[in-house]
Amino acid sequence: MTDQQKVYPVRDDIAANAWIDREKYQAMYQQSVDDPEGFWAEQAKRIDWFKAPTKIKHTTFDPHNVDIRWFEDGTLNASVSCLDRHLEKRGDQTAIIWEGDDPTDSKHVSYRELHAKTCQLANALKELGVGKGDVVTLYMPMIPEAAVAMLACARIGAVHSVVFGGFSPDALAQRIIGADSKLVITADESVRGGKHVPLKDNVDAALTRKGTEVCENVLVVKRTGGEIEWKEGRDVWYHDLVDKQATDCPAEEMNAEDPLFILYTSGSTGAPKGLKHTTGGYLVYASLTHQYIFDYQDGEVYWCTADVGWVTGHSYIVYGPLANGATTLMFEGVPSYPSHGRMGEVVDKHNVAILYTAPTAIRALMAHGDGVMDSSKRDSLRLLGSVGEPINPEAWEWYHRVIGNSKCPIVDTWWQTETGGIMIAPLPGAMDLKPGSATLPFFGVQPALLDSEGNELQGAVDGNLVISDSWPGQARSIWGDHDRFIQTYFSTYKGYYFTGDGCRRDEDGYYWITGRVDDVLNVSGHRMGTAEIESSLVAHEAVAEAAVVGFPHDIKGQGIYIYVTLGDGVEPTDELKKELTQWVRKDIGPIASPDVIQWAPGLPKTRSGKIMRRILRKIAANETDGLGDTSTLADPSVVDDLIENRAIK
Ligand code: 6R9
Repeated sequence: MTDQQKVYPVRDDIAANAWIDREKYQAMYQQSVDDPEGFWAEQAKRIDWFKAPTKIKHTTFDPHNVDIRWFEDGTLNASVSCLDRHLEKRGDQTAIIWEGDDPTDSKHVSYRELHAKTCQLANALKELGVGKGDVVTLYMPMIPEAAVAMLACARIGAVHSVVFGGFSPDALAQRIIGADSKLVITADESVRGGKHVPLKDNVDAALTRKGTEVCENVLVVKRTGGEIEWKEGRDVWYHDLVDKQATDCPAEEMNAEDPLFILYTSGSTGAPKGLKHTTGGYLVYASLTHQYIFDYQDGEVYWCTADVGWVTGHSYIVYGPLANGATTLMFEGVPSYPSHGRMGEVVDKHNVAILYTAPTAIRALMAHGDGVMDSSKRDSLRLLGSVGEPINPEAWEWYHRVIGNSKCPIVDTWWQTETGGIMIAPLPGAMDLKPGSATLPFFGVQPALLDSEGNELQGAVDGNLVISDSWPGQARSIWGDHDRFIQTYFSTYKGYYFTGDGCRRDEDGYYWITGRVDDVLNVSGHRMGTAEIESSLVAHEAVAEAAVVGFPHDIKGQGIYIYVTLGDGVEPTDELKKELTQWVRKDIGPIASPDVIQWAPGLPKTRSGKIMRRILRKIAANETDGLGDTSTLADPSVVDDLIENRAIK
């Protein structure tokens, strides 16, 4: 409790220059909730429109009829706001600094070059028959072409669906099929930590799966020149097709509510959901939050270490920064290569002012001691950011003291794939910081805490975090399944958007996210549905039943703990544990790698057959003294066996 009460007041040097100070925050926040129409009409002017919107907000969370529209009569093209409009003033300014996996490899791409490359790819996409409304899947390394591909899709009105390069061929196939995607853009290989990952091979494997026939072409960036298979008629080299195209391409006039992208994310049940984000509201929201929360000042180098495969990469490597004319750094590698000092070295090399990373990365560095940052000075840093999971106060303090040399505010930003942009976070010139708290809501965001019956709780209290009214960055639907969208987010608490997170509000009104309250794990900041891992396991012939829970992990935040009941006559061997581990890695991807597998002769179930995960979570966390009520179990003796044979002693 004591460290939670520590307060870091707004720094004078930051407040002196910040976009938003305390008074301004109060006034703007008040207006944003009292008069959302007026507030957002004004904010919409920050991006370029073909036709400016006159209808601002048309939203309802009524579960019978969830309907979310912002700026619905406006027309625009996202790539124009991110590129064309900067050409006159900052055509020669660097838009993207690319830092390769190899520390001797980097390059600068100016706004003019980025515009030209985007137009070339846009023309190439047209030549491949891709047009407005078609879905293009990107399965790419962290190279400038990934941003170019997103913007090129936007330019012609195609919808991009970025799939994280660490996902398996099956996971990729599932997403190609789900989005009915006719083109995949990939690279021969990606490079991370000195190792090559066979992206093109994975695409080849994915496209052998039934249902992927919708995909007609694969456009391949040559990143390493590594050996790959080639399918004539289907595969096209990026450089062959793109380099010869004209460097201008008219931008398609899109409605504000036309889809900009789909992004898949895990939920508590079933297959991953493809969240649908639209154009106008998303861009206004990504750009506004980027400017104010990171207090971005013209000319600064800004570095978000996320992968473009996650929403953080969409909003805060590509769309937000580029809409704001920022210089955004894109890093191909990993923080631990060639040594653990790499992050600081990249900061020094490129004069990074703002660094936005994840608690898991901070904890991994912290484990090596303060000396891990000795190879860099990091004097250029002015502001730090955190995202992906709750940051424990200890990691917050270390981030502040060691990485930030005790002089940079930390903006702990709470948000989700579904929210499109940051929802709860400090504005560095306006809010005192408390390590571990995401502090206060951004403009237009109205959080509330509910008890399990759906009553709104007041004051300092713990509850389920919901949002009471729409904001422009909100996802509009689940691709192809609006009912599931309503079911997942709007049916638990009528009239509210349910986040799936638990949260505490303190006496100052500060929000402290406590983690998921549903069956979603957060492993190193990556969302994993327990249901997805379980269904992968039960597809293995040796497995009769499986239950997956999270457990506290020093670096990952949460680790994956698996209870497996084997089929009759199957021997529980260490070999089989290895095989199941490989199975899940292959099926979903390395991020779903089990940390612990425990053989479970039986699983604790209610009499109606529901697995009691609450008990399994306690056993995994070694909190077996407080198991709570086990009287509703069909067979309480299975619990004793599980405790006795706990896999981590
Ligand atoms: C942006 C992103 C969303 C879930 C979210 C929550 C957790 C993210 C957080 C945080 C506490 C923060 N989360 N940021 N928890 N403090 N600053 O991560 O999106 O991948 O969809 O994950 O991540 O549990 O519900 P996504």
